Amino acid sequence: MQKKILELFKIDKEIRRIAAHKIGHLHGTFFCYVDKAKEPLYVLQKLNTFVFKDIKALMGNIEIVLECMKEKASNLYKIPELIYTKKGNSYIEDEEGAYWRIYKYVPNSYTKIICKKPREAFQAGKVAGVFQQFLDELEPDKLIETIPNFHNSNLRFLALEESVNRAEKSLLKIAEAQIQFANKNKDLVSHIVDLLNIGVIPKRIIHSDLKFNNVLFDKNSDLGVSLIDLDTYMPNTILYDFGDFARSTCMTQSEDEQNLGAIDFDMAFFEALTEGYVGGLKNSLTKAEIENLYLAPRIIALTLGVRFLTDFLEGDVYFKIDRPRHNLDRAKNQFKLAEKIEEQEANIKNIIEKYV
Ligand code: GN1
Ligand code: MG
Repeated sequence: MQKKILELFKIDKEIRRIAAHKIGHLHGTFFCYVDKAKEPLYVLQKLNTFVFKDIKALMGNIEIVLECMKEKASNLYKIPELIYTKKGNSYIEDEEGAYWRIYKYVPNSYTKIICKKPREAFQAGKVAGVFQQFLDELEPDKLIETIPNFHNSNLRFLALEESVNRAEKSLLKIAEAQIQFANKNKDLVSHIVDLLNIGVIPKRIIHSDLKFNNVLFDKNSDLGVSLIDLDTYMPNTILYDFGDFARSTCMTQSEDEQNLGAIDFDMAFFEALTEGYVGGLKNSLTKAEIENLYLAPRIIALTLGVRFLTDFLEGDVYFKIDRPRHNLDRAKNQFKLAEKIEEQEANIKNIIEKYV
């Protein structure tokens, strides 16, 4: 099947090997190799239409963002490149109604699942800040909100309530402690939504899935050179990007770690990330954004935990799982992280102040 799809795109080399790549919770991803090549040449993706209902809008957004990045980027950075179809489109719909697209694999690059050194956090922060600046002049309404209310924590909590109301008793019992934890923290999460609604903080075009493992590093220099996973570029507040970036970079374990005792929020990583990201962006951030940045890591960890918990109660319809209770374990993991972030709140504020 994948070979047939490849033929529809402008690809001049013969692809000898296609290997499924287990990354991300949503799309099907396949690395495409030319014979004996150590690195893949292309990344073929079958898009998740349960999550992304409007593929045309999604791909349109990506094309606008890439165009904008290409205009601004120097050759220190590697802007992802889409491969177009022979008919000149950025994606195709196959006979079964599935959607596919291809990126060129960024040569000589690598991702890391978790951050191990402050240096890596700094590099990740720096490149993400630079990429954010590439989009500084892009009007927020130029992009379509492909997943409406994506980061709206209030609605995420409401969705959890609805799932709790219709879930089977046995599931509710298993997830009792996590449901209680979510309810206990419910009031905190509306802060950012409120600031946006009353116009105190502005909307910008943000990545909306700015996780540490979406940063590309260069194999020779170990510098951060690119960002991937561009599907959720949408208008929203930059606080969410900072929050997602911090919660994913500073966690010393993966999102799948089940040993909750091992989960921590590393303040040396936080400082390095803040220096790279906030330090680079400080001149374009508003006073209100700066003052409220500290709220975001905890709110994002809580909200993501709520999303995992909801999906567990719904029968795992959104996030791919490898085992039963996987999404419940992910919720526990993020809730533990939220507690760790809360313990560090004063330090988090001090560090942000140091770099703005
Ligand atoms: C999903 O599959 P991936 O890693 O690109 C999700 C993010 C979550 C993340 C948790 C569109 O992203 O919001 O933070 O899982 N993306 C979408 O790992 O829902
Ligand atoms: Mg993603």
